[in-house]
Amino acid sequence: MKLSMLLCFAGLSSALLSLESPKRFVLNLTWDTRAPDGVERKQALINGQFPGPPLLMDEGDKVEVTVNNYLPYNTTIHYHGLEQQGTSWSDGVPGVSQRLIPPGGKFVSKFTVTQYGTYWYHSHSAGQIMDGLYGPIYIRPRTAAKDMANAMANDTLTRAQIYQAIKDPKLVMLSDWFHNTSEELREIALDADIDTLCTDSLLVNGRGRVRCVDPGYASSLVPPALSSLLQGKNYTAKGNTYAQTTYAQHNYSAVPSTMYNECNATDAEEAVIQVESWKGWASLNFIGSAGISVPTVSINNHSLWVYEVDGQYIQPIRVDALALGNGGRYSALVKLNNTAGDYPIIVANSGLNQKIAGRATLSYAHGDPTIDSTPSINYGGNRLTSDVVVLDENTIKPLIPNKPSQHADETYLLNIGRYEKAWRWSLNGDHAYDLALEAERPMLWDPQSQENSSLVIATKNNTWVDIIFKVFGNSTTLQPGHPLHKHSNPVYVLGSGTGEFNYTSVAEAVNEIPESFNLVDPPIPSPVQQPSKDRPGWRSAIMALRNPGAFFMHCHIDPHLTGGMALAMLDGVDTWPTVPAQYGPQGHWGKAA
Ligand SMILES: *[C@@H]1O[C@H](CO)[C@@H](O)[C@H](O)[C@H]1NC(C)=O
Ligand SMILES: *[C@@H]1O[C@H](CO)[C@@H](O)[C@H](O)[C@H]1NC(C)=O
Ligand SMILES: *[C@@H]1O[C@H](CO)[C@@H](O)[C@H](O)[C@H]1NC(C)=O
Ligand SMILES: *[C@@H]1O[C@H](CO)[C@@H](O)[C@H](O)[C@H]1NC(C)=O
Ligand SMILES: *[C@@H]1O[C@H](CO)[C@@H](O)[C@H](O)[C@H]1NC(C)=O
Ligand SMILES: *[C@@H]1O[C@H](CO)[C@@H](O)[C@H](O)[C@H]1NC(C)=O
Ligand SMILES: *[C@@H]1O[C@H](CO)[C@@H](O)[C@H](O)[C@H]1NC(C)=O
Ligand SMILES: *[C@@H]1O[C@H](CO)[C@@H](O)[C@H](O)[C@H]1NC(C)=O
Ligand SMILES: *[C@@H]1O[C@H](CO)[C@@H](O)[C@H](O)[C@H]1NC(C)=O
Ligand SMILES: *[C@@H]1O[C@H](CO)[C@@H](O)[C@H](O)[C@H]1NC(C)=O
Ligand SMILES: *[C@@H]1O[C@H](CO)[C@@H](O)[C@H](O)[C@H]1NC(C)=O
Ligand SMILES: *[C@@H]1O[C@H](CO)[C@@H](O)[C@H](O)[C@H]1NC(C)=O
Ligand SMILES: [Cu+2]
Repeated sequence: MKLSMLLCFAGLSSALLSLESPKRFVLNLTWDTRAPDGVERKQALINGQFPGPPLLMDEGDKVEVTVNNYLPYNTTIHYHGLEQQGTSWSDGVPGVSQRLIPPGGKFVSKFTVTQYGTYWYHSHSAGQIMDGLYGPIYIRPRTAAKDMANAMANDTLTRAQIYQAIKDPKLVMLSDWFHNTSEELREIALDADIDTLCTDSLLVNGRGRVRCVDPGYASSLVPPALSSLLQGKNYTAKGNTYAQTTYAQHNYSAVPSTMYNECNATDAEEAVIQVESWKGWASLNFIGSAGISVPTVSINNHSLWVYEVDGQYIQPIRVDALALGNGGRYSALVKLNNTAGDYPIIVANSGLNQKIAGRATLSYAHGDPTIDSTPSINYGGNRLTSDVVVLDENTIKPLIPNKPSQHADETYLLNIGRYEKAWRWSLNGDHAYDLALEAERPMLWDPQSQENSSLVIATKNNTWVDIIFKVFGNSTTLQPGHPLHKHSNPVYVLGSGTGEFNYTSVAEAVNEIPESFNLVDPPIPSPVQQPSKDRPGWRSAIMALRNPGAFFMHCHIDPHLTGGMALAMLDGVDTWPTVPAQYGPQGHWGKAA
C-alpha cells in the first residue's frame, strides 16, 4: 500500500515536472556609449550590461527567451552549442531558421535544454559579436557533476568541494575589443582589401585596458622558426603587424593610423574573480567570445584541471595554460591551496597576427593583495619555462567514450580558404556565403527550394556524414586556423594531418594512414579547430544526423563569417519538422516589450 502510494506520487511529480512552466528570460538589447577598456565608443548592451547577464539553467529545463531589439539595426540571438532538439526555429540564424528581428521588434525562442555545461548566447547577424552582443549560458548538470567529482578525487571532502565548484562556477568570458564598430571594421577591410587582424584590447568579463608595446619586444616574442611569416614587417606600437596574405594587393592608406600605429595606454579597471580558500576548489569556465584573437590564459601559481570542453566532460587534464579558440569553452577546476592573496590571470593572444595581452585577478577573500607570484606565460602567450604545460587538444579524451559510427553514409570534401579577396572566404572552395542572404526568406520554411544550392549541404536524418575540411594554400596565403562551428547535430573529430588529403573518403584514408585517425573515442569540439599552418592541411569529422532542421556551419572568426566562410545545413531534409505557425511565414511577434 505504502509502496504503491509512493510510486503514485512519483508518477504524479514527474507528470507535473513536464507540465511545469518554462524558465523565462528577457534580453533587452540597446546601443549606448561605454568604455570597457577606458576608451569610449557606442556598443551593444544587454539589460544595460556588457557582457549580457548569465542565463543560468538546469539540465532538462524548458526555457523561453524573449529578445527585445531596441538596437538601431536588425539582429538575431543564437544559443551557441545548444542542440535545439526539435526546435530548429529557435536557433537564431537569419535567413536560415528565422527572419531578422527589426529595430523595435521582438522574438521569443523556446527550447528544452537537453545538455549540461558551458555555452553562450550571441548575435548571429553580421559582425555584431565585435560590438559586444553576447553573454554566458550555464546549464547545471543533473548527475554528471557527481561523476566528475568522483573522477577528480577519492576522498569525500574533495569530492564535495569539487561538486559545489561545478554547480556554482565562475563564468569567465575572454574577448577582444575594438574601438571601431563592426560596420566600420568591415568598411576598412573592404577598402584596404585586408583581413581584419588587429584588435585594441583583450577583455576579461568585459573589462580590460589598452596596452602598448615596444615593437622590438613584440618581435622578440616570435619563435625564430616562424619569423619568416612576418615577411620582414615589424610589429607596430599596437603590437600589430602588416604581414598579410600576399594573395591580394592591400591599400594600407585606407587603414586609419589609429587602428595599427597609434597606441594610447589606459589604466581602466580590470576584472576580479573572487574566490574563498575554505571552499577548496573553484571552477573557472572560460568562454571564447573573441572575434579574431585566440587568447592563451594562465593563472600565476595555479594549475588548471581542464574537465569540460564545449559542454562535454573529459578525463581531467592538469595544465598551466590553455589557448581558447573563437567560440570554444574550456572549464577548469582550480585548487585554492595557495597563500591567500591576489594572483594575476594573464590572457595573451597566441597568434602571430598581433602581440597583445590583457589581465584580470584571481583574488582570495581576506588575502594579501601585495603577494608575489610567478607567471607561466609571457606577453606573447608563450610558456616561460620548459616545465610549463600548455593544453594539447590532441590529448583530450571524453570522460565517457562515445563511439561514432565506423562508416559514413555520405562524404563531403570541402576546400576551405580565401576567395578572390583578402577579406573574402569560402567553405567550399568557390562560393562565399553572402551577408545579404541574412535578409532572405528563412530556408526552414521551404527547404526543397534550397536543396541544390552550392551554399547548402542537405543530408538525410538518421545517417552519418563524413566532412573533410581541406585547408588549401601555401606560404603566400597566410591565414589563421579556422574554428568551424556546426550548429545542432554533433560533429566528432576523427583525424587530421598536414599536406594534401589524397583520398576520396575517410575509409580509404584510414586504410592508408590509420595513425592519423581515432574512430574509438574522438572528442566532439564545437567549433572544430582547423590547422593554422600556412601549408595545405586537413581535418576530418563525422556528423551524426539526429535532429532535423535548418542549421548553419561557419568559421567563428567574425570577419571570416561576414567574409562568407559559411554554409547552410539542411539536416535531415527527408524528415523535416512541421514549423509551428508562430515561427512560420504568417507568424508575427509584434513590438518589443
Ligand atoms: C526590458 O524592457 C522592458 C520595457 O522597457 C521592461 O519592462 C523590462 O523590465 C526590461 N527587462 C529587463 C530584464 O531589463
Ligand atoms: C582513486 O583510487 C583509485 C584506486 O586506488 C586510483 O586508481 C585512482 O587514481 C584514484 N583517483 C584519484 C583522483 O586519486
Ligand atoms: C575607426 O575609428 C577611428 C578612431 O576613432 C576613426 O578615426 C575612423 O574614422 C574609424 N573608421 C571608420 C571607417 O569609421
Ligand atoms: C622592430 O622595431 C624595433 C624597435 O623600433 C627594432 O629594434 C627592431 O630591430 C625592428 N625589427 C625589425 C625586424 O625590423
Ligand atoms: C586606397 O585608399 C585610399 C583611401 O581610402 C583611396 O583614396 C585610394 O583611392 C585607394 N587606392 C586604390 C588604388 O584603391
Ligand atoms: C592618442 O592620443 C593623441 C593625443 O591626444 C591623439 O591625437 C590620438 O588620436 C590618440 N590615438 C589613439 C589611437 O587613440
Ligand atoms: C596545491 O595542490 C597541488 C595539487 O595537489 C600541488 O601540486 C601544489 O603543490 C599545491 N600548492 C601549494 C602551494 O601547496
Ligand atoms: C609562486 O610560485 C613561485 C615559484 O614556484 C614561488 O617562489 C612563490 O613563492 C609562489 N608565490 C606564492 C604567493 O605562493
Ligand atoms: C533589416 O532587414 C530588412 C529585411 O528583413 C532590410 O530590408 C533592412 O534594410 C534591414 N535594415 C537595416 C538597418 O539593415
Ligand atoms: C532522426 O533520427 C534519429 C536517430 O538518428 C531519430 O531518433 C529521430 O526520431 C529521427 N527524427 C525524425 C523526425 O525522424
Ligand atoms: C600559392 O597559392 C596561390 C593561391 O592558390 C597560387 O596563386 C600560387 O600560385 C601559389 N604559389 C605557389 C608558390 O605555389
Ligand atoms: C599527396 O600527393 C602529393 C602529390 O602526389 C604528394 O606530394 C603528397 O606527399 C601526398 N600527401 C600525403 C599526405 O600523402
Ligand atoms: Cu576563419
